[in-house]
Amino acid sequence: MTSSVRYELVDGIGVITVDNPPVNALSHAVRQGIHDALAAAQQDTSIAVLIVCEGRTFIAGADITEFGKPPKEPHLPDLCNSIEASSKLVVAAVHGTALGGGLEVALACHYRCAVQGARVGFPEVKLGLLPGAGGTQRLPRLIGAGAALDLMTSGNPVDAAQAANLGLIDHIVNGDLGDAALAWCGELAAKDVQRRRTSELAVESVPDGMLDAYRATLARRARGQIAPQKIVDCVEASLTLPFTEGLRIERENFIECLQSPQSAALRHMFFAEREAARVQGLSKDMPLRDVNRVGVIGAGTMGSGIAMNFANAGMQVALLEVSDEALGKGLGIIDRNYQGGVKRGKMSEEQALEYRGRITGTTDYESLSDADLVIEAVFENLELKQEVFGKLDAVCRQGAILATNTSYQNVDRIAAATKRPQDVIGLHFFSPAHIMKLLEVVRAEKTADDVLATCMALAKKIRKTPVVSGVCYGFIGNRMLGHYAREAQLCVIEGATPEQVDAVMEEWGMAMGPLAVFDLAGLDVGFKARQGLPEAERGDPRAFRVADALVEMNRLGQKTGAGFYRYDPDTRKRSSDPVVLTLIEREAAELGVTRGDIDADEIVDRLLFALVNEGMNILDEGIAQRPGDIDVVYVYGYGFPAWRGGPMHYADSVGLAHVLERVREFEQRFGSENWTPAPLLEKLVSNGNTLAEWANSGSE
Ligand code: 3H9
Repeated sequence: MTSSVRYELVDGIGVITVDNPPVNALSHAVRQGIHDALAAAQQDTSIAVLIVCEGRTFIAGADITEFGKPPKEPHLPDLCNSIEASSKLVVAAVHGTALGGGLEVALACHYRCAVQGARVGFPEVKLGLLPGAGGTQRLPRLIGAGAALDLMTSGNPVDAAQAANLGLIDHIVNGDLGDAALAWCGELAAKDVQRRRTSELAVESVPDGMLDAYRATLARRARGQIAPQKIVDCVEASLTLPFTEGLRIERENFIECLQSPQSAALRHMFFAEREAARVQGLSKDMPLRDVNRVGVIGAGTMGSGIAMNFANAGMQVALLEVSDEALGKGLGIIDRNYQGGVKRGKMSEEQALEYRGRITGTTDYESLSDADLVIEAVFENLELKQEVFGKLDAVCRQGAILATNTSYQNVDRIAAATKRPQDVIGLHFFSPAHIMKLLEVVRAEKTADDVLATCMALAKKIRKTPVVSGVCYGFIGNRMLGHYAREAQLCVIEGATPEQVDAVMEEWGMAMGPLAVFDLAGLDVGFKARQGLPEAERGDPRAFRVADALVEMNRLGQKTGAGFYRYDPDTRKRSSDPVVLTLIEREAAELGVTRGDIDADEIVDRLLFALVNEGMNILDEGIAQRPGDIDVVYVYGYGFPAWRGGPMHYADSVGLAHVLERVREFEQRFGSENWTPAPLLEKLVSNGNTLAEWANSGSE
């Protein structure tokens, strides 16, 4: 039919096989191939039609790379309608993942079977889209409006068993899908079952007010996002309008979403995440080191969380502490985390026991002698870390990977404490380490290529999203954060309140405002980090006046019940504290600052363009491989809204010339110490390039 679709008669059944690696996306050739095969099946002697896929999965959706290009016929909605209208029985046989447009194809078939373990879902919302080939109209007809809304607005897939319970899948197959599906299709055809057309089903009505309540929940849960609300509009249409009218509403909404900046940002993130896993200059076939046994040094919150990642992925973990008491505390944290996971339904009791069983405690470095990877997660102090690496050098087997989880320290200097700097790397986890997806993989000057490649592959195994960073103070994320944090605190000194700064940034889309984040992380953390730096490197001293004063008052943030805010001991709910405002006014007066109003636009621009400007320097210095890597760091590690596409994509979307204009304005107003335009920003603006163009052209 086409290079991506075969059609053949097998035992009287017309089998349409999609073969478009890696995920059988519905490219033009696939749509054309299915269209042609279906037309052929209407004319030949086949008694029914079966749609199956080669390779690791059923159709995983529309081809995302085609979005934004001129659309080519046959369009997917029309193809789905023709499948449904087929005079011959059409059956879908699902394995792997039937996602988005792939599930829409399956829903247009008259019957669906799936192999045990297959998963189906509508992830469009994660791309700022909605199912646009009849999914929003067929799904409520099949499983009811409520369940359809849950599936489409969460974007999360369900497994075959759940899908069968919902009524999405008619038959579950054990063993080989091809043969079993063919046999089942033959049985259905022999019984001459009805051509069950989903579009002809009625949607069960929903209680009054249900849709409005759903919209209100989404307004909180998916704050600022368009697509989830539009999904509700489409489901409403399925309840109130004939099928074809519903399809028209769906089409209009789909196009609007497709053309929205939110979808552009989310699609950028989809590819940026996958691109970030690739290391420039490393061959794909690089032999990797085996990692089965892992050592973790330091059983604090970080070390304990790190240990869990590896245990959950099937590796044996030895967790080392200096004393039995400290070890007991760490293992206690781990037990509580696992119990929490069971309570939240993330894992079963048995799984938790199995994972926990892979972690053993030790106080003896000799126990790490057979480890393939050791991760140090001790206190942020260079001398201490160097001492640990010296010990590791003495006990670890040759070829073991020695990693540091430092957030700030120089990995080259840590590596220099060993006689094997080629085996040393930074693996910077984010707190809570068993939950946060980001992993900064810090490539030190002498890190061997296979050590880096092994760690990138390992990140995927432990379900993290890795981003490579070069060595600098704070790496990609924390180095940029320093600039964002400075502006947040300067805004407070100059006239804003913590509440205002946080509300503005949360309204803009950040998961949490900056001052609330400092309280969560602990104000003493930044305080100690600053004390460890020479005075000249601590940054603008005015910025940290309030935070430092709070630390002196033992208001360390959430853990002491007070910081920039006061926290309810039971609910942890934050509330304003007049003491803080008095403190801010006192500090401002001492600095000779006359406080005045700062509007929301200025707060947003100062905080975000401080991030962007430093991101440009990080790119220029080669600390980050590409702009998309920085975006991945911010979305997965710092609560940056994915629908804004990360700071660097955001800069492109508002226009680099605008960013530069604002940076220059801030330089004029606040001085060049904090606001020197990054040379790369100036260069791109003078060449009229976007960052995306610069990255695609090889960053010249
Ligand atoms: C949609 O369907 C809209 C319709 O409702 C309406 C239309 C009118 N297109 O993730 P992986 C590439 S919207 C193009 O590493 P895994 C991916 O970039 C779509 N390319 O593998 C990567 O390329 P590379 C709704 C795609 O095994 C390679 O395949 N569907 C697509 O970890 C391997 O991907 C989705 O949103 C695509 N649709 O995970 C599903 N999908 O090797 C999106 C993947 O060059 N996809 N690629 O980096 C996924 O969630 C995962 O890829 C999947 C496999 C779970 C399928």
